[in-house]
Amino acid sequence: APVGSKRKGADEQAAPRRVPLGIQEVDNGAILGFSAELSEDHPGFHDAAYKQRRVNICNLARSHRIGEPIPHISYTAEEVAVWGSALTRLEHLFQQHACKEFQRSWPLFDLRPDAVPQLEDLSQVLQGTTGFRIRPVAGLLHPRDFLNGLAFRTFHSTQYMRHSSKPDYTPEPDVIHEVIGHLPMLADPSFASLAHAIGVASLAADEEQLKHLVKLYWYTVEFGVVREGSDVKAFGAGILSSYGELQHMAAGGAEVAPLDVWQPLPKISYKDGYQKRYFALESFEAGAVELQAYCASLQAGLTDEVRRCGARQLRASPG
Ligand code: HBI
Ligand code: FE
Repeated sequence: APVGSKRKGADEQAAPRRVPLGIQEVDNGAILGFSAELSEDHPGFHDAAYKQRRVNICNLARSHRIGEPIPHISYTAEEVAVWGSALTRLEHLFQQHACKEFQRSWPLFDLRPDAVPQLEDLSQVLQGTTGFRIRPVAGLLHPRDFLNGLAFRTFHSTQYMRHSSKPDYTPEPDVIHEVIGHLPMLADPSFASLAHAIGVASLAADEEQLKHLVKLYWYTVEFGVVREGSDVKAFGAGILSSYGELQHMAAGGAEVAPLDVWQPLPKISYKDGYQKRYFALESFEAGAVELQAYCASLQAGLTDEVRRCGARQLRASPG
């Protein structure tokens, strides 16, 4: 059977979960990992002023309501310096190593090193391209809620800056990762439809299916690469927002394998440094077709035969 489609016995039926019908019904309060309570291995753990700053920004995110403008943050000179140096160093690598869709969207956002951009302005740019909007969130959101948001063309984004002692590293998403890594891709129609497909599939997914969707998200949206002729270019946000990871990818430091959405994917590791293997799409159009085929197969009532047959047909005639 395709991965993630194991049937549950009558005795292990989970309690029915309410499927959100709109973005207002997607919970943005279930934060995993650090949030404002930093653990000992976080670069900001010993910095009381940094922790207070995080609490303030996270409280603004918690009280935000859909439809209201995203709160404006006055970033400090120290925060602007971290932003500016990340932007300047990364930008040099994009022309050669970022995929063409990323490069096409990049100028729309007009990112400059002397100011951290405001999420409200960036959300307006996104809404004018693919209809995606940004919703502020206090930290690493629970995977189900995060993926559910994509179904409603909503990207949950943090607004705080990583700690200045480690400008090239963050153990959690921060505004540099979200804005530089994710937003340019979300302004591309083909990529947006791929992200939307993962989101829709997550709405009714059971726990096992959700695990596979999280991996698909991880190996595409976070760490995906795409073939352009004989080159391999980055489109994953975890590559494009990290100077070290992007150089690692550019130097051919990792294996590149084709992505097969039907096969089990490696366990996700947040901590082991750079990726050892990237998964490559032939194109975003083909990737979206494959993902949609997998997503369609998650619907109850289809036999395994029908699923495989449907997958073969979709593969034979992409687009
Ligand atoms: N939460 N704020 C935020 N930003 C992300 O990029 C993010 C998230 N939660 C989960 C997540 N990404 C994914 O890696 C998957 O776990 C779905
Ligand atoms: Fe991310």
